[in-house]
Amino acid sequence: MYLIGSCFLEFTDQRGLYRVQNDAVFSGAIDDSGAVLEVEEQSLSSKVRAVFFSSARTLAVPKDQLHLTLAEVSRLNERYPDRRLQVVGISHLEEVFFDRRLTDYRHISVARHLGRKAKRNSAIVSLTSALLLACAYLFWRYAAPISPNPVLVEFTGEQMVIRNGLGQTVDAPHVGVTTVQRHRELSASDEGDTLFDIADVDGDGYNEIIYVQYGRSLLEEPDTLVCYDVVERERIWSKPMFQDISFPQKPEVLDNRYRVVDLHVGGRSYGRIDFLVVVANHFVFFPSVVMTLDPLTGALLQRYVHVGQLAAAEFADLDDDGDLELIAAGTNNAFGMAAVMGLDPEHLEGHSPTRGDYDPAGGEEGQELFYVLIPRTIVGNAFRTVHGINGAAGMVLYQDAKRFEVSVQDVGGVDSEGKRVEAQLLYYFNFAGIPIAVGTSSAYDIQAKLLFQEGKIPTLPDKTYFETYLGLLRRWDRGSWVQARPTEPTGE
Ligand SMILES: [Ca+2]
Ligand SMILES: [Ca+2]
Repeated sequence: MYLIGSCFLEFTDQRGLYRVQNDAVFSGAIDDSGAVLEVEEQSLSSKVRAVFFSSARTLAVPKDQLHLTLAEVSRLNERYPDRRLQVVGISHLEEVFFDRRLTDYRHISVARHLGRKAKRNSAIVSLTSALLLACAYLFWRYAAPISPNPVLVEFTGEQMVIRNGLGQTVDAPHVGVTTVQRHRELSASDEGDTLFDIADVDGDGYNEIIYVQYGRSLLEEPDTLVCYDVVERERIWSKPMFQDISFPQKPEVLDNRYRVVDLHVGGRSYGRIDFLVVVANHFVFFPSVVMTLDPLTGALLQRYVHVGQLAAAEFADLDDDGDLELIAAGTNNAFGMAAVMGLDPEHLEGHSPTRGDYDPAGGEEGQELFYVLIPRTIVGNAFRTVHGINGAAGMVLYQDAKRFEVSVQDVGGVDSEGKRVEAQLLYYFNFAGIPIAVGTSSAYDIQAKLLFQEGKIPTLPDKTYFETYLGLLRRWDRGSWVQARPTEPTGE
């Protein structure tokens, strides 16, 4: 039998009205007695992932699979600690009605109740298990009315399958096999990135889907951003990722196709939607952009040009005023170093710190909240001949602790014997952009040890080394580079 039916979307018992919460998602099967049965582990796991990266707040799963689900969620939480997904285990349909995370209940006055009863005769059920069953059966049999509000998106075959909170398909527009494959690759990757967002951009109470549509080949068609309206079943707008940016000293940067690496629907404060932030890298060369688009039309609002590719971006309220800022991380090619920056989405004009041939044409300096360059350590420097420059690879945000963590590839490339060598460091910053600590990965420790044994580095990078090293990080301060970490201890 199919999972819990949508006749629970809204129905009445003797005195009240139950409605399934808009942000609750259900997974499970039911048997004839209303017991909730386990689902296949594989399908549960992909469902958990899909829900985790959706806007849903609560996920209901069969009680017997609660532990499995919690384990999956906590694994995802290691990378995305700020994502809070409540998981509820249910063993019987009835529990759905008593759990306010899953359904809400409103008392109906007698007069109103009678009115409703007359109007909604077919939807009235009591809470006896017999009628519950009838309800589930009716749904299963006749696929009762479907809530069109999209909460989940899955890419499969040639379609983008859009589902409501009950997992029912509300629409499945054709997006083509390339787009499906690319989205599936991204969500299966370690970063677990999803290049779509689900939000009600026009305020009509129903979510739109903003996603990247990929052409058969990047050479033929650029990535295109699409805003899709599920109720109207049509694209509200679409925007090919061309960016007209030129570098007079770098005439080879001719082609203006860009690849989206991140997108977020956001606003000045939580729960408000004022803009769509898009981070995109040039499809071959170094430039990248962080831009805001009008979510209603796709029109460009503001654009920040960065002279090096960006790998990650997150919204965070850096100064605790309730408005959201943006943190981005990547590489600055002009300086040949990893870079981390804080940006105000309302002041994205201009370009990043740059020098020499990397000056973009006609741009002004950007207005970063902070901009920090991260040099390589002695380990990375020992590999300099085989690998160009270090670069940030990912970011984890800790809003409550007012910290963020940037992973940087200190070594990443092929050594003189053709072997792949990678070693990451983790940099911890506070929300003022001040570097607080560095942590090493085990791959880094191994490389350090090898280099030390071979006499290629004079010392093993230890606590004392990293204390001194942190003093080498530089921060852009209105026209000059200063030490990113104040010399006086800040009490951190
Ligand atoms: Ca809408
Ligand atoms: Ca703020």
